Amino acid sequence: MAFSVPDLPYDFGALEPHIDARTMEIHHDRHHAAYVANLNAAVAGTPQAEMDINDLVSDSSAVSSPAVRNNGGGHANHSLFWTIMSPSGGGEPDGELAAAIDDAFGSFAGFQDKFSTAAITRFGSGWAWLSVDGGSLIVESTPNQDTPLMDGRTPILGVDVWEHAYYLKYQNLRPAYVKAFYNVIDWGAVAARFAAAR
Ligand code: MN3
Repeated sequence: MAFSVPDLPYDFGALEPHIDARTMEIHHDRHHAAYVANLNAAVAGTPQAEMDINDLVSDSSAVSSPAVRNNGGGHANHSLFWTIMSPSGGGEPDGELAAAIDDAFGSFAGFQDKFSTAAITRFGSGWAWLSVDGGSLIVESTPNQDTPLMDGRTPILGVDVWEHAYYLKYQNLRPAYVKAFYNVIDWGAVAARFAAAR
């Protein structure tokens, strides 16, 4: 079974005006598809081709291969990214996730400050994450297509800060893209990942 690109759970234009349709189409149909094609080429005919993508990128031996690290990470990261956004997103989390965010960062605003800073200050291409680390929450960032799974942590929210994620609409204004991203976060989906990760 080769890896495959999951369908977007909404239309390309569903996240307008925060993320534009053309960016979503190119990002999903070309960038994510390329990671999957290159990953499949890298693992063809090996037992790795049968693995769950999150198990594969959590395997330190597997990701010692740059092709598996970069393209497997790209597949895992984008597969998460599409599902933690929604046209009915935005607002703030509630319940246990809200309590855990308050515990870790003092408040939702404290979380936003750390997460935005991580996203804006990641030099070059990469991601900022809200991750579960041994039962509590941390904000971190990774370069390229690295994922917190490579270091034993579980990402539950991530923002792609590669230029391909925002340049058509925001050009060099990464902070404006990060600010807009909060309007599309599906906190229900993030809470479900949090519950599963604990
Ligand atoms: Mn991307």
